[in-house]
Amino acid sequence: MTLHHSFCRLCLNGCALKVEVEDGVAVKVGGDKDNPVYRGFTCVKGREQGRLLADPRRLRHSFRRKPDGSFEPIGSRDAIGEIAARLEAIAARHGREAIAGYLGTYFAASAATMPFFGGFMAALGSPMAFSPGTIDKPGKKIAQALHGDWDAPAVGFDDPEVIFLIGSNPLISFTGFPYGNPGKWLNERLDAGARLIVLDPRRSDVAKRAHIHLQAKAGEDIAIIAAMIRIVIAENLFDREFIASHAQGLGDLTEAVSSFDVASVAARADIDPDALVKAARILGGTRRGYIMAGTGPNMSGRGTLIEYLLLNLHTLCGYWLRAGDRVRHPGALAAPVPARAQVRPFGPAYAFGPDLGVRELGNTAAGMPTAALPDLILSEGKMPVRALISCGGNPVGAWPDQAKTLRAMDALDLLVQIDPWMSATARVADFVIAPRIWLEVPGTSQVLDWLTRNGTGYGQSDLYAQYSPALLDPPLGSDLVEEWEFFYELARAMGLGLSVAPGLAGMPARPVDMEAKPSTDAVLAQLCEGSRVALDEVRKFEGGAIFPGDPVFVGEGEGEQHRFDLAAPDMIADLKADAASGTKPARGFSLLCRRMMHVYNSSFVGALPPSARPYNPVFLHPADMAELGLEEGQSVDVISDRGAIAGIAHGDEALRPGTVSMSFGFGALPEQDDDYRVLGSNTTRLISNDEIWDRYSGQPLMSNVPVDVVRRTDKPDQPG
Ligand SMILES: Nc1nc2c(c(=O)[nH]1)N[C@H]1C(S)=C(S)[C@@H](COP(=O)(O)OP(=O)(O)OC[C@H]3O[C@@H](n4cnc5c(=O)[nH]c(N)nc54)[C@H](O)[C@@H]3O)O[C@H]1N2
Ligand SMILES: Nc1nc2c(c(=O)[nH]1)N[C@H]1C(S)=C(S)[C@@H](COP(=O)(O)OP(=O)(O)OC[C@H]3O[C@@H](n4cnc5c(=O)[nH]c(N)nc54)[C@H](O)[C@@H]3O)O[C@H]1N2
Ligand code: SF4
Ligand SMILES: [Mo]
Repeated sequence: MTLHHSFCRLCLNGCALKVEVEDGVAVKVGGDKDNPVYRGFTCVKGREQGRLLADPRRLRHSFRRKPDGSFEPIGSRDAIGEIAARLEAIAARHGREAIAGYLGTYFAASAATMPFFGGFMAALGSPMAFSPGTIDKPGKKIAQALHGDWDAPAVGFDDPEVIFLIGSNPLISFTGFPYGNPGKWLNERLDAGARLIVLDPRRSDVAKRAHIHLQAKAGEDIAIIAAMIRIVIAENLFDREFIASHAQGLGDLTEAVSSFDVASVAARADIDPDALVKAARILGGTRRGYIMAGTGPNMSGRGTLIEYLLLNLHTLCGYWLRAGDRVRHPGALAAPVPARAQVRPFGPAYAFGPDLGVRELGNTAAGMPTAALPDLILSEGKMPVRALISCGGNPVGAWPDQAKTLRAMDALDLLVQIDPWMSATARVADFVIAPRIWLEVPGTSQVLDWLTRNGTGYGQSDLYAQYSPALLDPPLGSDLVEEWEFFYELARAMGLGLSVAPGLAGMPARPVDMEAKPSTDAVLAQLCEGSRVALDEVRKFEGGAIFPGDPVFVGEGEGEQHRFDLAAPDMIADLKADAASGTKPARGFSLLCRRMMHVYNSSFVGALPPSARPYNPVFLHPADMAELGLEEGQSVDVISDRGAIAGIAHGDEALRPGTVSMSFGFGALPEQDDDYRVLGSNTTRLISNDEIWDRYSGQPLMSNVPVDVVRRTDKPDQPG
């Protein structure tokens, strides 16, 4: 048995690991107490990865669908050759833009995946590259393009004095606190006197630790944030000097929020008006804070407006670093880029690029609108898609509106799914490519640098980096390819040359050797060329390390100066419309999104010790259960305008009465619905992609979805 350092690739947190290896198998995986950032932290998913890698259901070779619909094994090389030939035929007939790519959440498991996916789509010459970015928190990037972005980092994770979380639960999701040890990090911030404010209809794990928890009605985020802005302006708590030098539109914003008075907003959101005022005063009372909205508000159908208002609040409070401030995280495996105290030139926000002809959607600052892809495949738009290469995601399990997604997958001429398991999408694919993953491949923490540059609320607080060699052999007798290798080999088979870049500002795309195939290590090294900390330096510290390097300070602005726009016309118009309307749930309950620790979206569902239950409960407030005559563990139907699913009710005092809280990613194909006690329930079945959607990103209403909950009675095989 040997003991090794490595890091976890199962979620973005990237925990430092100590791995005991015996005969090429991980027999024990645990945290590294000596690691300066993680300090021993891991979660159940990471610790159980030896078992997941050895899971008998894990795919050990690739598959091809036979004409009779069943699968047969195929060598990975042959599969790639056939896929290349079929893509070429599709391109010849329908054009290259008929080939779409979708890179899901497992883009992050290897720093090489995203660059090779992007390089392949670019070499192919198709603009149809999609990601979950536009069904997750797309409002952030789009709002940034409308509001303006600062050419230096925000205060963010650098010793904030106030943290404001809106529908985000970092203690479970590792989103909204710096990657590392979220519990310890929060304790230290609170000990240092930071204030935590949480806006969430559920008393989430993090809300339980908050100084102020606004347990508002879902759907009232816009009104609440507008009221906070009104208070910050009216009470003169905003950073006057900063706004005078760097922003415009204060007058129009002041007017637009004028109808959001505390009393009426508190009444409509059913919160304590004093708590709302207090929260706004805390936010405006410091220049060192950060604000992070999670999936909840972004899935409300108004995500762009919510994120825009939050950016306004952030800028009003002056939470940006100024000239002379030290940049705590200037990038490790990323190119050095100067930080300047100025607003960046504005880029396009939404509806640019190809005219898709679906719900007036186009490309966005957060990427192509994934919610429109089923419509494009079903030829309901202007740009028909005939082939889809899906890597590290699970469209059938995760895209809103499963029924429509399934129709779309069926309509494709070619669906390729790169997945270690027979996921719902793999089951309906033409080819399933089995990848070599995690501890079986070398890796760098470069993705964490990329996420840190992505903006406030993401990434690391300290300049931490780690490299790990491959520790494990792939399963005996298997035929697996890494994701980057798949795109490399496919490009070679199609006669395309690839250039790859790590997706970080300042790191240019560089051509890959298409003659002599590079090793994964050579690819990872190429992606780190020109990084602030050399990969060779990082490799010297097997257990990972903090690499502070020379301090970097924010410089003065230079050249043409731009101004943050506090009153982008679209946003102000939407805000005024909200003041007039408000939201009216059409059904008895409001279905909220949530995450759980032992799964990652649709990954590992049913594979890990589920702490007594394998399925995703239909969580309800005990008072609501009593009213519905439900007992713990009883079966219910959850019914929306779009569909119905069966599930199992559990009481949760932390919920606001009138809400239902369920994780997505559970359940599988409709023919497996009867197995909801084992596989769980698929909430994407309840969501429609074309009834209510954010008109900028195309993201449909995916949280705060009106549903009814009824006790399940006579028809066990027919939900609803
Ligand atoms: N363990 C684990 N970690 C994960 C994942 C996982 O599946 N498991 N998934 C990963 C992914 S892909 C993502 S995007 C992140 C997500 O990270 P988060 O956004 O932090 O995830 P959630 O736990 O879903 O938190 C959403 C919260 O929003 C609340 N909410 C729902 N609707 C509304 C609303 O309209 N307004 C407000 N104010 N709140 C609302 C819910 O009650 C819930 O507490 O997590 C990532 N990390
Ligand atoms: N109803 C509802 N729908 C949602 C959400 C919600 O909260 N509610 N959340 C949305 C969000 S935030 C997101 S990010 C999307 C996620 O959308 P997707 O990324 O499409 O979905 P995942 O479930 O994360 O799919 C991950 C897939 O990768 C596979 N996988 C696991 N490890 C590896 C690996 O190392 N390599 C490769 N190649 N594959 C691997 C898994 O088996 C699984 O099939 O879903 C969105 N959909
Ligand atoms: S939080 Fe869990 S899954 Fe995520 S990196 Fe750490 S051990 Fe892995
Ligand atoms: Mo996500």
